[in-house]
Amino acid sequence: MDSPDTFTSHGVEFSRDAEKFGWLTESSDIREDGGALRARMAKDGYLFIRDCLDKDVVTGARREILERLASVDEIDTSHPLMDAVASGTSTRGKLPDTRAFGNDLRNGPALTRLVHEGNVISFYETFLGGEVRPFDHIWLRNVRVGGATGCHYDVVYMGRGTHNLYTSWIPIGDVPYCDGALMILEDSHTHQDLREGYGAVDVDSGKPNPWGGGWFSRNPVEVQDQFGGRWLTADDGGFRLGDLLVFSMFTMHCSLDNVSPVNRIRITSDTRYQLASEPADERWVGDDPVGHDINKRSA
Ligand SMILES: O=C(O)CCC(=O)C(=O)O
Repeated sequence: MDSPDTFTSHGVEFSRDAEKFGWLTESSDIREDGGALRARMAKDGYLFIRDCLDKDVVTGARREILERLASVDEIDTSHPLMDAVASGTSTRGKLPDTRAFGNDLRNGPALTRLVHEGNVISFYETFLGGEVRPFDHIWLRNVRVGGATGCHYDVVYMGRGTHNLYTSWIPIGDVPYCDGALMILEDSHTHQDLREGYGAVDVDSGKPNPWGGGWFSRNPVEVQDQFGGRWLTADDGGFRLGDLLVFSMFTMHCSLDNVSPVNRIRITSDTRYQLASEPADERWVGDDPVGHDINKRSA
């Protein structure tokens, strides 16, 4: 897989020194052992399982998403569809209802099957030890060249229910480093001051906070200087179709810049899962989850 010379997020270069950078620990060997998975999550704040998901199902979701993006001319069809090369143009704005298009894209049957059924659910049943409830809202990222995600905890976006809640970051196709792979800050879930300060923010509370939209920082090096730990990502070229990365609400993460030399769109999902018996954040469940529009819709 392509590997850039430098790893950056929002243009800030990560140190690749051994004490600052490393690889995610794989948990593939303990994937059938719920107790071991819970112990590893408590220790590391994440679980990385290669080849966990059904590759045909992931491929089906990728095809569905790309066909839909191609229908609004966002894919360069001089390349194979599944290469996800961006056209640099779009006719989405000419649709009568662009919001409905976005909703349909996130809720297609193949993507829904990937994130709401099958291997991901059985994984969570083992990990959480009971009946699992995925959030009904499905998060889909189509990240173009130049895009990146800043450093944050997920709890600031979805902390109104149980905190025994986990994000599944799913590469819907291979995600080499240059396409904007995910990075996790080692031991970031263990910093009590960070959990109790930034981690207590609710971005929809209406109360001002120093982090505004929810990202803690766009600068991963400053975050590392403040809290220590290595920035970790998948070894051996990056994430591959079939992999599953699970992390806690208090695990600091960000993404590399998408610097794909072939202008590939990074397609991933980061949907959330919890025990069905525990309270769920009202914003993300139901037939038509209100999400961050909660204040608008209830006004
Ligand atoms: O994939 C990304 O760029 C962001 C994902 C993310 O922030 C998350 O999984 O919480």
